[in-house]
Amino acid sequence: MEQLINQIAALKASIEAFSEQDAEAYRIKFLGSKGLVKALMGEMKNVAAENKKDAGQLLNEFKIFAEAKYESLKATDTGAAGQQINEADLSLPGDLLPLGSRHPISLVKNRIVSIFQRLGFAVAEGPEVEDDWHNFSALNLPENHPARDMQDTFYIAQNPDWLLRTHTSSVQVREMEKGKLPIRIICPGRVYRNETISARAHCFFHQVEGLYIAENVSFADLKQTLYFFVQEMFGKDVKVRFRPSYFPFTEPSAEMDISCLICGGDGCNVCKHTGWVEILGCGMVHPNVLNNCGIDSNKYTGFAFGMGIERITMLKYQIKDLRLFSENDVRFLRQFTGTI
Ligand code: 2NL
Repeated sequence: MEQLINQIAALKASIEAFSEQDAEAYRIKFLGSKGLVKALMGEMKNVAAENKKDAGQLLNEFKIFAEAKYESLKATDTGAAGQQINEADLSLPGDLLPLGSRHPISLVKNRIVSIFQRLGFAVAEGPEVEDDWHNFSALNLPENHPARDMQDTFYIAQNPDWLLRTHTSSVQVREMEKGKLPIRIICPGRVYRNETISARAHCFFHQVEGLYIAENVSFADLKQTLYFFVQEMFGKDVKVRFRPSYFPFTEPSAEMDISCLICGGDGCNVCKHTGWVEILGCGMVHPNVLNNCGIDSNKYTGFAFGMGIERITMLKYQIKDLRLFSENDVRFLRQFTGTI
């Protein structure tokens, strides 16, 4: 113990005598893994058992003393490590990072969703890998319908009953099967079709479908809902028109056009000189679809609609090539910085 006290005193004197202003040299000599303070700590093992507690306390206090000298050297050191700390101007602002931006598909999807939420629609989501029932059969798509063809649909190799959903109607089927009425939902999501990629087609794209089922839902409700949507999305001056159409899952069915945003109806390339552009398909839910999903078609009626988000986005931002949406070229994406 006495020997240890002498060693501490000697080292303390040597620390006090250290007169260089080099904090790093001090650290290496005294505090480093091969330093003198560390070596002194190793002396603990030579101390008799009854003195270990006192020796430990002495060594600890000494270590704090040795480290305090290092801190004060760092603060006044004019070389190497010390210099960086002293000369950094801590009042300077940080470097600005460039702002990212949301993808235009997300921006438009969020706008569509929020417009329908204000009308009381809730968002529903479901799996992208579906079975034949939820994607086709429940929706009144006959066994021999061309949409079921391998040419148009991606089937999962391991199981011919599984496929990548071709529309988000499959999510609506799942909601109807839950049996909780009324239903008022929109289903945004990615869908897949076996298409050759070009400026106008892609093997995946994004959809928002809507479904409202209750007692006494009419075609007038459908028209008013979609008219509200168009006015909120494209502005109050935009006109709409409905054309009769055909879908296996709705009867009657219609397609909705809006007056061309580019030429205001005068005729241009975008509207192919008709003054109108198609933006969605819709109709009254076919009674077979309601019955397939366990809903009494004598008691309930409903409307449904579906639109492609890419199409709406291309119209809104005058984008001419679908491939831009999936190439992630920053020169394209940066144009949406600051857009909400
Ligand atoms: C289009 C047309 C449409 C629907 C989707 C639907 C869903 C259920 C029942 C009945 Cl669960 N219909 N969806 C109805 C009409 C048209 O989409 O051109 N989409 C891009």
